[in-house]
Amino acid sequence: MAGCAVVGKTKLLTRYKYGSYCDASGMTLVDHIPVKKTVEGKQCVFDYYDTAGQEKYMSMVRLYLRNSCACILVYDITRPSTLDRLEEFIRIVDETCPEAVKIIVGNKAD
Ligand SMILES: Nc1nc2c(ncn2[C@@H]2O[C@H](COP(=O)(O)OP(=O)(O)OP(=O)(O)O)[C@@H](O)[C@H]2O)c(=O)[nH]1
Ligand SMILES: [Mg+2]
Repeated sequence: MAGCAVVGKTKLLTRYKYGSYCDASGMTLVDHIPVKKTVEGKQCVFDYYDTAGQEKYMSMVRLYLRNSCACILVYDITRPSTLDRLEEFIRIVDETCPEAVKIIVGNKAD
């Protein structure tokens, strides 16, 4: 999970995992969020990594994207610049885990 600061990465992931939303927020460094799902009758655990959006932590984002199978790239539809900046995240994914599936999500559609 990657994208600019305050686009709502943590909220998306916690809502997906817990089904709830609260407006209170704090900046993320890196959080490992395992999610259990049954796929084709088998119990699976998907390891999500919620990364920091702040530019100064980009080297850490790069580290956590390495070896990912998929990357959810989030932007805020109310701030077009956060979509422009996804180009940088896409470049990092292409460099560090070229096989990864890239999923672009526009958040804050409410
Ligand atoms: N209106 C609206 N606000 C949202 C939504 N999702 C998140 N927010 C707001 O955006 C703030 C930041 O959300 P976070 O999930 O912490 O953002 P983040 O991308 O994880 O930020 P960093 O961890 O700093 O990179 C929250 O406090 C909410 O106020 C949404 O779907 N709609
Ligand atoms: Mg966060």
